[in-house]
Amino acid sequence: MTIIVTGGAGFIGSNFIFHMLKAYPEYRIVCLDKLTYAGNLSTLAPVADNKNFRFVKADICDRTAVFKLFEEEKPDVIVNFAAESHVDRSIEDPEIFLRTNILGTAVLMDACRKYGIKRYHQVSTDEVYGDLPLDRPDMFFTETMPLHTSSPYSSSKASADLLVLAYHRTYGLPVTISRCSNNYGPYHFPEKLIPLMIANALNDKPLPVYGNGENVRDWLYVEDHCKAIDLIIHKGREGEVYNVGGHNEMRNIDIVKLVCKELGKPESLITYVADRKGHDMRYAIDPTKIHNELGWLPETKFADGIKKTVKWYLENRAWWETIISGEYQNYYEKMYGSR
Ligand code: NAD
Ligand code: TDX
Repeated sequence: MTIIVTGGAGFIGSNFIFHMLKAYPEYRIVCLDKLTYAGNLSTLAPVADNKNFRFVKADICDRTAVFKLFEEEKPDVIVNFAAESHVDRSIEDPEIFLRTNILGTAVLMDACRKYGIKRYHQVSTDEVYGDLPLDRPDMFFTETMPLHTSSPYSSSKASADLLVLAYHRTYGLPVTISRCSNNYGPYHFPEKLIPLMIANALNDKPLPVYGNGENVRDWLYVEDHCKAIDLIIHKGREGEVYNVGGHNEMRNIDIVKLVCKELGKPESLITYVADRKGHDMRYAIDPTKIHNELGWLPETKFADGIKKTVKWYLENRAWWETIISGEYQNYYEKMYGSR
């Protein structure tokens, strides 16, 4: 079995590659990644010498490069993680989100149509459902809910989902889609909430909480997401969408306070800053379908996962310090300088 994993030099894709090479030593895993600011080849160093692993630097929008790779590798399965993934960046500059997240998805699926494939899996997000009100804790995202997006990022992901379902109906492409809640864990890029707070706290810098900090996210340890995708590509039904989440809703402010506690840093570092435009209030996944059909359940409790994550950032300072000492500083100044 040969699997092309796009976006495998990023946060979830790299964790997925580690999981698959360990769980299926006989599979060939080919990572296709453009190495944008979010992609980091050093992340894949632990598997670089694995004879069943190949890295190819290419843009998923580059039809020639993608088709060439399909000709060379004749993949059985594609798992598409490649995306522009940060909501705040999409608010600043939507265009690249439309290009990579929508056009790139179409190019990959066109290659699947031409060369044949057993499964095309699209890694989507719970953000395609929009948000839920804070005063309705009885409401959860189910797969049948209408798409109702808030940001250019989530709109681009929802557009891609619609295209994936259209390729299934129109061309009979064997597709699946997973819509997961917020992930956390090793190799999470430090522009995102949890690693940003860890890095800032360790440097005794202010911890910028948007708005009043009461927005709720549903956090899942990255390995649990990877195991869910593993199950879906092997056992999921073609043409189906599977929500992935572990009923672990937390307010942003409580996450930040927990990070302070784990690192022994004072809560006085917390600074309330201007809210994100169009900021979604609450995400909450109903994972009943993937549990009933595929037997998936999250294995890592948040209390353990956050400890493991903090430990990883403490033990792998070089990984994130290299990132935040480069171009990231301009980004940080632009996004937080006058917030
Ligand atoms: P990330 O930003 O950490 O990594 C994205 C990777 O894609 C990088 O390695 C980057 O170089 C690569 N990439 C970007 N544009 C590309 C292009 N045009 N061609 C080839 N490669 C390109 O993202 P992540 O957090 O790992 O998210 C991965 C996927 O999971 C995304 O599709 C995202 O929408 C989805 N998702 C993320 C979360 C989350 O909490 N992070 C939750 C649900 C779904
Ligand atoms: O500095 C910050 N301060 C802050 O209060 C940052 C970076 C974020 N926040 C808030 C905004 C959100 O309510 O924390 C929450 C989480 O923010 P992000 O880490 O940017 O994640 P989110 O916007 O929820 O989106 C994430 O989950 C769904 C991923 O980035 C997406 O790729 C995924 O689809």
